[in-house]
Amino acid sequence: MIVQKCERTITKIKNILLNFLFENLILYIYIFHLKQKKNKISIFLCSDLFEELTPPECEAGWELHGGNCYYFSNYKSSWTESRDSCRGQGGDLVKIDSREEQIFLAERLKELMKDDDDKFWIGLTDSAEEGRWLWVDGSLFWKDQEPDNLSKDGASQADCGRMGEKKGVDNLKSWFDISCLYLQKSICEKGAGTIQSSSVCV
Ligand SMILES: [Ca+2]
Ligand SMILES: [Ca+2]
Repeated sequence: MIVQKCERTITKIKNILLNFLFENLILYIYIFHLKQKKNKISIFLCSDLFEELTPPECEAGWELHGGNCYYFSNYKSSWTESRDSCRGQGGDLVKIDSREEQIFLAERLKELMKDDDDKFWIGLTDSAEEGRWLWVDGSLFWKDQEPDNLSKDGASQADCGRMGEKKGVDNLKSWFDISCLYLQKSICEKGAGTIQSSSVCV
């Protein structure tokens, strides 16, 4: 009789333990799923947050415009030296890709130029092949007016593009070709960077 009682008690305890383990297993699975969901939500929120926190920005001395950074150098040097300087800073002489970019630059130059001869080098040259004007990235530019190869240096000498009309009223006609050896100020351009955040977002 006592033995039977003991067996029943042991069976009861076994059942209680099994139930306990089963409930814990369910709980464990539930927690595992919750953690996975939390990770997914964190990644989503963080990527969203990073997009909010990382607007394009430029280094000190560079101006941000349209996703690019521009450096208006006051140092006067030849076209080649100016280009080397831009490249040394991770950019290149400016390439004007749009009417909007042209107007932005022309307006800034009006403010920066001391007089009408105080122009700035841009990344345009026909030094590789006379009359074939190329941007510094190798893309072709040609327009009937400027650069016209009719500067005082003569066509074969007027191989580099400079920009700026201190008093000009037409921002779209402010490129001029001249000998690359002239000492001019220059405009560098490079893509804007983003803020490097050190915050942990997991
Ligand atoms: Ca550009
Ligand atoms: Ca030329």
